[in-house]
Amino acid sequence: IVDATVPGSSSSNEITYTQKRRAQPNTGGALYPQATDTRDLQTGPVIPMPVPSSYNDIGEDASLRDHVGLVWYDRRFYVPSSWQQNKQRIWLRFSSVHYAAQVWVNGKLVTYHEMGHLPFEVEITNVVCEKGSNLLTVVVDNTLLSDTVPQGSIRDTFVGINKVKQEQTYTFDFFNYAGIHRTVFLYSTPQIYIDDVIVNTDIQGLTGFIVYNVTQKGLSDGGSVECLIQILDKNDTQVAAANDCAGLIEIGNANFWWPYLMHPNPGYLYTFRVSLIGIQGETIDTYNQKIGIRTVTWSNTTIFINDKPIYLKGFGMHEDSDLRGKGWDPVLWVKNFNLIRWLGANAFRTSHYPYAEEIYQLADAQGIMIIDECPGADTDVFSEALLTKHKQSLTELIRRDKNHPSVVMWSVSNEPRSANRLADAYFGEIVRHVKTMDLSRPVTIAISQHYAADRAGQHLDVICFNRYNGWYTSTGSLSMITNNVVDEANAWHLKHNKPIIMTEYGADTIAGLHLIPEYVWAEEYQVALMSEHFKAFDKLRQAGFFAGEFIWNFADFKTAQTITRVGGNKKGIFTRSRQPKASAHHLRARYLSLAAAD
Ligand code: GCB
Repeated sequence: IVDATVPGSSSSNEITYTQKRRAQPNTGGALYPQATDTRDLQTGPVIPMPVPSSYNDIGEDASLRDHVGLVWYDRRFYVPSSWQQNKQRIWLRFSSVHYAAQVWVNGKLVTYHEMGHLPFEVEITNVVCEKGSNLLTVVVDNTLLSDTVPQGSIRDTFVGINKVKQEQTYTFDFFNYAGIHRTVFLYSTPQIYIDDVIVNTDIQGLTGFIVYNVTQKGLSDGGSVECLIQILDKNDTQVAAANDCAGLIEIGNANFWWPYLMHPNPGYLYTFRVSLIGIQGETIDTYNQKIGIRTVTWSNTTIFINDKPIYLKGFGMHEDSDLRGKGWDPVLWVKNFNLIRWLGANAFRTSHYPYAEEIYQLADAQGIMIIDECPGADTDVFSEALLTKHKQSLTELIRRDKNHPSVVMWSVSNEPRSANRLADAYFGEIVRHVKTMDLSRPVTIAISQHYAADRAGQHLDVICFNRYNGWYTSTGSLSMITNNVVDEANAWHLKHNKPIIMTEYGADTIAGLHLIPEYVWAEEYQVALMSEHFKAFDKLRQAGFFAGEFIWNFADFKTAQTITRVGGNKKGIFTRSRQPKASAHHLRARYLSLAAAD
């Protein structure tokens, strides 16, 4: 299911892992002062480790699951000789390494990257050998500190006289899985290569417009190349073409990209094919980018896709599964998407971090809308260092996801401490930063602070709020839910005059636990709590400014160990192995009836 435009991949074989040392927290960003020689890295006990996967749940030992600090991955690889004969550039691309990675090839440090949920790449042409094998070593650090994205802290606990054990703590509610989480690609490009493609689309009547910009790298001074742009429809038939590297292409009678259940043919994608053409007319490099022609606009009450009002029906999700942790797993995600459509949902939020790119490709093709989220500022320390890294993560997120028609909104944070007086300037700056990169999508935050105290909402286009009526507040009591939800949504709209979405509500539920009258943790309670929310949502839809509902969560998921979690967070409407609780059937009935009415 990966749109594989690269000639080779190093993702599937066994690699080895060596645990040697702990990270040194608080070393001012220099987390790896000790890693200098890869010969040293091949010594010591090793265990086989699959990629992509989290390493935490592979073993039987809590020390691997709860490990804090560095791990080393090693593997040898060969470079196809044709790449070197054809003077190709050779690259490594990591789709995600959590949290920080230092990459060595044949004993040379080639790159360093932070932010576990975003990709990075590096050219390694000059460090690989032509004939023998090459040694790739990736040092992975899962340490989260006050200025990492997301934040955490390290504390020392005494496990005996003078023996100190480091423990990672964090306030977010999902397990800090670590490792090489997504696919690793070894690939080649020509010397002059396509660096980026930026596509925006517009619609007038039946006509679609594609505004694009292609950038290339590697051209020597005085050299020149031209671009050939071809637009292909679903059957690979060319429907338009152009000869400029930047411009506007018009498609008459276009097939627009529509959300699931809003159109008989949702998720229509064209191929935007760009070729770099040399002075002798030769093709130098080609790239195929899937695009959807659609618009996202918003007023003070409503979000529109292609000028039609849209009501988002979905859930918060997680990249999480048994054994693999946060490792990219095509089986899991094809199943997830089948369940999303079975439910009649049309949207989800990538709570609380960017997901694997393949997931967005599935959403593009199936017409599922995404609120694309980046972690940040779940802390009262609104430091310059955090602001810089938070902005950097948004830069990388938008650079990665800008062309996905499925992405209809940016969420720049989940539940920040937005009542803090520093939150005003902080989020003002974050939103300004996003707007310098993309004006075509609304910006939001999933807010949990009280509407009267919050200082972030003023900077947003859409207000999302999370609230656990009947669970964390008034536990076990259902009667106040409907009024509370209606009152709070009204208050947010009154304060900001913007569209309002409820991005979290729910109840932990042990699958198979049945209790009547309904009682917390039982399937009956989750269903009853949902019904009270549905009444509120129906009232709010009449009020005209309510733009969506997202239950928490799609499936049960693993968290850190606490006495409030039973083997993890159980607010899923599906179990962790994707079997429905009663709530899944209840949600399905609602989402399908809403779709029929829309
Ligand atoms: C929240 C968080 C989410 C948690 C959820 C819960 O407010 O945004 O990450 O998992 O509550 O279940 O407590």
